Amino acid sequence: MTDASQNGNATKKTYHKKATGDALLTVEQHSKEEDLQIYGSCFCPFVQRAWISLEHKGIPYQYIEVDPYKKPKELTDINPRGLVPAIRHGPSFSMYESTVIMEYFEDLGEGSSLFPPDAQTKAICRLWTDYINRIIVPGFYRLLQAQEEEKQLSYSVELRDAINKLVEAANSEGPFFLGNSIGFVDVQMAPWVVRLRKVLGPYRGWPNPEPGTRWCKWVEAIENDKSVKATTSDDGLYLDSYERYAENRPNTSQVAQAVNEGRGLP
Ligand SMILES: N[C@@H](CCC(=O)N[C@@H](CS)C(=O)NCC(=O)O)C(=O)O
Repeated sequence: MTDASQNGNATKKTYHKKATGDALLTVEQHSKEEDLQIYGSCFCPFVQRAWISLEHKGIPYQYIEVDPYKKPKELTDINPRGLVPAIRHGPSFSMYESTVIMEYFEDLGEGSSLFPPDAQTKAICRLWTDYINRIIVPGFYRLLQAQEEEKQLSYSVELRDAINKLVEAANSEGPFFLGNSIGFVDVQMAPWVVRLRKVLGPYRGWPNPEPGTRWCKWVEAIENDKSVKATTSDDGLYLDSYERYAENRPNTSQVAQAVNEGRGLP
């Protein structure tokens, strides 16, 4: 996708407004009206988290593509800041914030749970979820938006170290965070795992995981998970959609602005 209006330069890429590949098939399978509706954007990793949860659980839902930068009323009626994902469930309930939405899906008790049954392991999952949101996700954007080579190098080391800390906290056999099956922490992390290869690889030379490592095992398990695949578009969609971040263009998004200003993510 190109945006001819951007700086008068017709070669600039911008974000996509329609999923491609496997994600498009999933969108098409979920186009009819349902009690539960998710407002999403095909490129958005926060949306992908909630979307993976729905696919994993097999909860019936309608996927509605919206442009969060145009802020349609159907979105701002749910979240006044106009961020995706947002959901409606039934005639009177709506919610936003990807982690809160994922917890809501857990609490519905439908399909297979992403949380472990015991309170202590669940608390551990919540702790690492918080770590992903406060440390890893901002670290990803900081590196992607950095324009000077020196900063790219130091942010790359920071992100690598932050990921290593998460890997050390994971079950040593894996392949997922808690062991054999995909869980809450994996789904929280999955959209950025996908984007490490598809976005940070081409734009910042992020290396593919070293074969035989625990990290490699985890990445492969996440990338091959059925629900992750079903919500992932073709590579070109991500390359195009993230060029704005990689060039740190003005007015890219609330996330990009928060990172540039050293604030916490919106
Ligand atoms: N903390 C939010 C972040 C959601 C978010 O930033 N979504 C982006 C798309 S990836 C968005 O809606 N951006 C619109 C904007 O920047 O105005 C969550 O976890 O749901």
